[in-house]
Amino acid sequence: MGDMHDIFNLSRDALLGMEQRLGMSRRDYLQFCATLAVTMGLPKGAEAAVAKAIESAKRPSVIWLHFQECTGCTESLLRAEHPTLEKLILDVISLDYHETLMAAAGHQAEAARKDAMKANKGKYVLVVEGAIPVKENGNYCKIGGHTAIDLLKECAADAAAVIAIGSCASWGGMPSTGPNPSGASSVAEVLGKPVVTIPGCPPNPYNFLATVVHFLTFGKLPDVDKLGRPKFAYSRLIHENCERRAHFDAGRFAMEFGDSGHRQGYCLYKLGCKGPETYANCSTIGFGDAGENNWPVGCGHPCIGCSEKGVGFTKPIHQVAKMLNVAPPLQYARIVEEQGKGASFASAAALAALAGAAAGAAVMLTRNLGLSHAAEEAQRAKAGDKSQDKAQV
Ligand code: FSX
Ligand code: SF4
Ligand code: F3S
Repeated sequence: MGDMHDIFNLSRDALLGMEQRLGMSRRDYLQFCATLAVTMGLPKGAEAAVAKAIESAKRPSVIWLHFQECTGCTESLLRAEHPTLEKLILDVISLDYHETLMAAAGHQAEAARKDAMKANKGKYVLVVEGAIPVKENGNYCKIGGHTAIDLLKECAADAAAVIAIGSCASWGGMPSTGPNPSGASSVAEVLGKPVVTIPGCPPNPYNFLATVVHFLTFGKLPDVDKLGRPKFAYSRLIHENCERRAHFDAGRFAMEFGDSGHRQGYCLYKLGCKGPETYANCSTIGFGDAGENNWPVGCGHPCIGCSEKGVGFTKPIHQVAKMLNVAPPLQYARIVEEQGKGASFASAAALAALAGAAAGAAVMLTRNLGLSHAAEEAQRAKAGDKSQDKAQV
């Protein structure tokens, strides 16, 4: 990996070419590459490698399938602006089949898919948006006379990589909500093998773009966790980096939508925020591309855990979250994940020493939450406020 100076070694012609191709200034382009490198958790200076890959790598052919979903994943990619994310996405990949975006219809569209698969056999990236209904032999979702099950298996057979975009494709998402009448299932379940998943309803477009750019830069998909989620985006709880976290730690909660705590930006835990049990980077990179605070909690709505299986579309929105990590983290997140290294003896000893203190802190924090809730309740009763708060700690 080069250092910061590598950025100046990119040829002027190449940068000029990118300016023209993308219609964005050189400065914006390099800034954008730096944002992507940071999103991927790459070290300082990696933006040069990212910029080089985008500028020179052959655009991979992408076949994008739509099944049971709302097309919000595609919409979130297209609605991103400044710099035009959608333009960059469409520039770094060759989107050869996408039912929402292609002009062709009917037999022409079918032919486009077959042609792209044949011309790029073994090399194309298959992106799947939406769940696959498996009940009644898959008859709940058919395209061009073929079930989603058959289309997925046919297209996956010769793909170099399969990416499940959105919660529907990653784990069933909204269509799989109980009692799941159509048997909505994930891509991995239908294919019977793990795939890269980018959950979220919709997912953050940067996470998709960063995954594709990782593929271009390093010739392989990023490291993933046991659910197939890129570690750069899903290894931390939303709660760990939330802008309202100081209020949580201090026991300041919004108790009702529109109350004074809500208006002052207090923590949304008691309104059912699922940030404490949802792994995603929404709180660190924001959502879409429309500026600061542009993510659910930033806008004043509790996180519903849309990216987390067993939380989003499963738990009631007002139900308080399970605390997976009550105590503040023992150490702050590394900027770069270390590969293949276990904890050193010294760090293990330090952690062991801290563990006792942390357990005590966790108990105190849990008690404080309870106390603060009880105190607030008492205050309300005194004030004659009979409104019911369903959230319980
Ligand atoms: Fe919609 Fe995508 Fe949600 Fe699903 O996103 S935004 S229902 S995850 O597959 O279109
Ligand atoms: Fe943020 Fe929700 Fe955690 Fe409160 S509970 S700090 S709003 S993630
Ligand atoms: Fe979804 Fe929660 Fe992020 S609702 S978009 S996982 S903040």
